[in-house]
Amino acid sequence: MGPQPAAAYVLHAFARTAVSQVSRDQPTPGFTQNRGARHYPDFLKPKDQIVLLSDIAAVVRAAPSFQPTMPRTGKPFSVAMTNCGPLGWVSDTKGYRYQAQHPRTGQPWPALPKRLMDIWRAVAGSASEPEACLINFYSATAKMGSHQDRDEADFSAPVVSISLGDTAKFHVGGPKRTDPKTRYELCSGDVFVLGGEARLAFHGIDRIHAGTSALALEEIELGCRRINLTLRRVTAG
Ligand SMILES: O=C(O)CCC(=O)C(=O)O
Repeated sequence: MGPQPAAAYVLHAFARTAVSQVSRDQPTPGFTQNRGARHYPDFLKPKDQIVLLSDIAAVVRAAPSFQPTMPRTGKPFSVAMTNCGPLGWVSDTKGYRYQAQHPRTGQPWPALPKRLMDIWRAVAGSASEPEACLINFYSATAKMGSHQDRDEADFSAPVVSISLGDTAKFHVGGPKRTDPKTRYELCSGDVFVLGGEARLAFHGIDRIHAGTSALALEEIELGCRRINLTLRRVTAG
């Protein structure tokens, strides 16, 4: 999107969110229940989601989304992404890694907005501060295959995930790919924490329930139906 005053953006987005509808299933029992996987439904009220969106819009203006590719095959991910914070996660033929610069612009990533730091402090239960926020942009048909987040040097801090926009079906298993999975519906404003024994749990997005939210995400990223932000501690300590 082009430059837009934050206040105008927030007002416009608020008008559209008023008609937002989401559905929520009960999670099915599985391996990670009560083992460090914590779901906080409706953690962010609609007004707070909209204000957070204005922070994300500012991040995207400074650090435009890019299409990561699989290291071995060069196949593009179905999600586009960007980052904020001192470090950002990238993937291309050189592999998965964190780096301090945007892969296309060569510029440092924008700073972590205070509102994201506040969410981390409220739920992470970790003395360490996050160093990266990976921002994933999902279209109506995008998915994320089952994976572990293990490119960080420090697994003692959790990964804190924030969902905005359309509801997504999310699965969390255990440390082995074949472990039984628990499925959750992640709605706009939900926060999910993978910590403790669940820090290295396999997880992923099975599908997006397109049209379940009226948050104005396409003004930030063309065709975007869902934004997920994951706050991560990358270095040890
Ligand atoms: O989109 C989500 O809720 C999950 C994102 C995720 O698993 C990741 O970024 O590693």
